[in-house]
Amino acid sequence: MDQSADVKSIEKWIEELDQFNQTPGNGTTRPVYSKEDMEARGYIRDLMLSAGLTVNEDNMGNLFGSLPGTDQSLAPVWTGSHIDSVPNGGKYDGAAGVFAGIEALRMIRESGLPHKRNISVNVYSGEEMSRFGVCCIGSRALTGRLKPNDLKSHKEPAGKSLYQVLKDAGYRPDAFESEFPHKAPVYASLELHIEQNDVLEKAGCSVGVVTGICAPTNLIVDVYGVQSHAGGTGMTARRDAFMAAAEISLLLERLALESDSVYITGTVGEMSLEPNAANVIPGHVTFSIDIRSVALEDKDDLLEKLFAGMQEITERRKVCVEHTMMNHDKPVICDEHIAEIIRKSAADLGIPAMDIVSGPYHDSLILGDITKVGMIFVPSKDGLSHNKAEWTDTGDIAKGTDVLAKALFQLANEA
Ligand code: HGY
Ligand code: MN
Ligand code: MN
Repeated sequence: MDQSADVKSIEKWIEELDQFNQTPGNGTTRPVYSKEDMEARGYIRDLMLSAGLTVNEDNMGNLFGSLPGTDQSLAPVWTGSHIDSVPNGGKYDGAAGVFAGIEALRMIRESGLPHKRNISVNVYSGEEMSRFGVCCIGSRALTGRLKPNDLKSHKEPAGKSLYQVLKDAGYRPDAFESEFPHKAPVYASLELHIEQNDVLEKAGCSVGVVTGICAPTNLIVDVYGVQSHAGGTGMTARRDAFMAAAEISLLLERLALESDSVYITGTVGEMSLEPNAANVIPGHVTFSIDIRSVALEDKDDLLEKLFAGMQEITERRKVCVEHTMMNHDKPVICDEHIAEIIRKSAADLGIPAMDIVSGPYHDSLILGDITKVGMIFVPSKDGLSHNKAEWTDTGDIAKGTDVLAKALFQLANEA
């Protein structure tokens, strides 16, 4: 197959997708199932149809753009990514993998070369955790990690449940149990994504061969102290919920820094104080904890030390602490056979590539429950992502797409 990816098309699609955005001029904000997300799905659906794919959508809004193979008895090969975003994020996160998949299937179709297995480019709903506090809801539904009662227990900050949001978006959440998890076998999944770190850029590589995907552990922590007067309450008499939360946050940072894990991170990204007034000592603080590692035992070790530290801090400060574990996902090691196909495809195309671990999670982490997975990374400028300055050279996306097309074609021809 000697087609090359069309850089101009990829560039155009990324700009056009960014029109469906709640914060134009201030990064990309496209929460899952929002008006902008639903309009963006319509745009992607049309693009898939014009690329000659048959398009299906399931009851979580996962989109499947399929290129039929010659042997319908064989399990398909999947590619694709997500189009929802974090608040004020970048326009390449997720989108790069969706468009690379659409372009790779166009290249394979136009090559006229036969391939045994169907190849499907998918858009998985809700990869970001921003709206419901839990990530990858579309791929979790496909693999069975999302349970029917999660639809009503997962809620957005305003209180609306995932169930109600799905209903309002025109889906049928009552049919969830009959449709999920995905029952048909999947032969392999191969996702292209921006690196969201600066390893490839520093190494001068256009392609990363992902060998492992870190998994998130997400908690919501509530600290209860005593709301009181900022001027009248002496420093030793306070039961300050925020200062306890701050000390827990710094403990999280220290434990992640001191860990000897190959890759581990600890982040507090959300925090709300009550009553949130300058002259009132906060009586209640709610905050998020996000921990990542490529080894589950390293996360367990950090959690054990964190919970012990939380106990000591809250006793000393005479406050109470509660935590809700939202998810404690296991990392995934990518399939070595797929990784080898990616390495060889890049080498055959003369594209510099290197092995790399993914700090961020991706839908591929979850899809690892039902099939063997591989990922292809393309460089992020200055390693920036989840930031409006996120940028990836579309020339690199095109090179990654050439590697993706070659690898998908080879997988689709395996018996
Ligand atoms: O948070 C992440 O790892 C990314 O947005 N999926
Ligand atoms: Mn992201
Ligand atoms: Mn992403």
